[in-house]
Amino acid sequence: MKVLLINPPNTYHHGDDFAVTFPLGLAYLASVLERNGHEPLVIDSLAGFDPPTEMTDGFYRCGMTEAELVAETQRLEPDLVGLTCAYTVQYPTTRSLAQAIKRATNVPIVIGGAHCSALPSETLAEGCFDYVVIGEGELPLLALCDHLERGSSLAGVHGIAYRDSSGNSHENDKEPMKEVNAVPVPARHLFDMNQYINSPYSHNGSTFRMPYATMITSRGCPLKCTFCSVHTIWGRNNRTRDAQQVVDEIEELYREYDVREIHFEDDMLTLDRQRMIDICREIVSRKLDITWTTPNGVYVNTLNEDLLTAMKESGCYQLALAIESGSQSVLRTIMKKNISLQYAREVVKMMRRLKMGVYFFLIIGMPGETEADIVKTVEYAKELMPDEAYFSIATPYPGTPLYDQCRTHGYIPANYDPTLMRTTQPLIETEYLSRDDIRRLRDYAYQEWDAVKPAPWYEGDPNLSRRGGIYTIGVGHKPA
Ligand code: B12
Ligand code: SF4
Repeated sequence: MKVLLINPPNTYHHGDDFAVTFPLGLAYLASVLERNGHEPLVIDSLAGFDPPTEMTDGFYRCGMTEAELVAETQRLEPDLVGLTCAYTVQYPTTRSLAQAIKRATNVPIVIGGAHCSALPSETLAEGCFDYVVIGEGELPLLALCDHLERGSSLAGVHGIAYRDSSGNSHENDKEPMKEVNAVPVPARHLFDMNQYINSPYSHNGSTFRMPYATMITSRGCPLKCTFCSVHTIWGRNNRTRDAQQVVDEIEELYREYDVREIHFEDDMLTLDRQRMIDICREIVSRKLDITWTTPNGVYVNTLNEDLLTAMKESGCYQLALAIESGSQSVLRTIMKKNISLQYAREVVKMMRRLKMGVYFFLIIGMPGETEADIVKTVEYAKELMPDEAYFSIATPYPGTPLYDQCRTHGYIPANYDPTLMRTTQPLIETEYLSRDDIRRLRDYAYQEWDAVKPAPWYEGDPNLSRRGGIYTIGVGHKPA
C-alpha cells in the first residue's frame, strides 16, 4: 500500500538551536515498508530550508506550509499518512498538521516518535490521529499496513494504540525488536541527500568535513537517568549492530554519497567497548578516509585508553561527554547517573594526550538542586576546560521520572504548554529555584564559561575546518 511519511514543519522560539538533520526514523520506516512490498513516499518538510528569521505570533516557523502539505497529500493519494513527532516541543505543530489533513481528506493518520511514545493514550484521545505507534516503529507500521489492507487484527500487535470498530481505545505495550541486525539500512535513496550531507546546520554545529551523514548503530540504554526519555522509544536493553554491518553502512555512505564524516547519534554507542574497538579497526582496515564524532554524547564510564586510542586512529576528532553535573551528589541522588567526576578528569586527560576535542553536556535546574550545586557545575567545567560546554536547562520530558516528580509536586503547571519543553528556557520551578533564578544561573554559567573558554583546539590544523558552528534562532551563528 501507499504510505506517505511526513516530517512536519517546526516552530521555534528565540534562542533555540537550529539544525536540519536527516530524518533517520522515517528513513528506517520507509526501508522496511519497501522491503515488504509497500510503496513509501516521503516528505521532509524541513529539508533545504534556512533558519527562519521572521517571527509570527511569537514563533519562528520553518518548513513547508500546512496548505502545501495538504495539497501534496491530496495529489499523492496515499492509503495511510504517517507523521513523526520526535519532540514534545513540536507536538502542537504536528497536531495542527494532522487536523488540517483530516479536514481535507479521509486518509487514516498514524503518528510515531518520542512524544506520543510517552503519552500514547493522550495522543489518541486528541481525535485527529487514528493510530499511535509506541516506540520502535518498524514492526507496528507493517502490522498496521496489513490491518488496513487485509483487515488483520491489531489486538496482538505490540507498540500500537488504536480505536476498535466499537470506538473503544486500546494501548498495546511496546516490545523492542531483539535482532537489530535484521533491520535494513535507512532508505536514503528516497531523499534528496544533498540537502542534508552538505547542510551547515548540523547537530551542535560540529561538522568538520563535508559531506557528512548521521547514523545509529545501537538502540536502547540500560541506565536510568531521571531526566532522560529515550527509553520511551527504545526500551532499556542495549541492542547493537555488528561492527561489520555498521562499517558496511559507513562504506556505502562513503562510496555512494562521497561522505567524509560520520555523526553517530546513538544514545549508548560505547557500552560494548569491544564492539566499538572492532568498528574502529574495521574503518582503518577498509582504509576509509573519514572523520567522525558523537553529537549526541557518550557515556564517560565506558571510555578508557584502549578505546580512545582506537577511536582516534579511526578518525574520531571529538567526543561530546554527557557529564551532566559537576556535583557528585547531584549526579548520584538527583540525576541517578552513575558517573565518577574523578574518572571523567582522567578521561579528559587521556583525550587531551590523544589530541581529541572535548565537548561537555551539562544540565542545570533539577528539582533538589541548589544554586551552590550549579556553581559547582560551572567550576567543574572551568577546571577541566573542555573545548565547549553546553548548559541545558532541566526539562521534564513526558515518560521520565523527572516529569512524574514535577507533576506530583506541581513544579509544572497542570496545563503546561508543550512548546516550552526545550532546554534553553525554564519550564519548571523547583523548591529551591524560581524560573528567574534558573534563567539568571544559566546566564551566569555562560558568562563564566565564555570568559575562560579556550581557543578551538583545531585552530591551525590545515586538515580541519569547522563548518558553521551552532546556529541560534534570532541570533545567528555562534562563532565556532
Ligand atoms: C538526533 C536528535 C536530534 C536532532 C535531529 C533529529 C532528526 N532529524 O530526526 C536535532 C539536533 C535537530 C535534535 C533537536 C532536539 N531534540 Co533531539 N534527539 C535526537 C536523538 C539523539 C536521535 C534521533 C534519531 O535520529 N533517532 C533514530 C531514529 C531511528 O529514531 P526515531 O526518529 O525516534 O524513529 C523511530 C521511532 O521513534 C518511531 N517513529 C518515529 N517517527 C515515526 C512516525 C511514524 C508514522 C511511525 C509509525 C513511527 C515513528 O519509529 C522509528 C524507527 O524505529 C534523539 C534520541 C533518540 N535516541 O531517539 C533525541 C530526542 C528525540 N531529542 C529530544 C529533544 C528534547 C530535542 C530538543 C527539544 C532539545 C533542545 N535543544 O531543546 C531539540 C528540538 C529541536 C526542534 N526542532 O524543535 C528528545 C525528545 C524528548 C521529548 N519528548 O521531547 C530525545 C528523545 C532525546 C532526549 N533528550 O530524551 N534532536
Ligand atoms: S541520559 Fe544517556 S546514559 Fe542516561 S539513560 Fe539516557 S541515554 Fe542512557
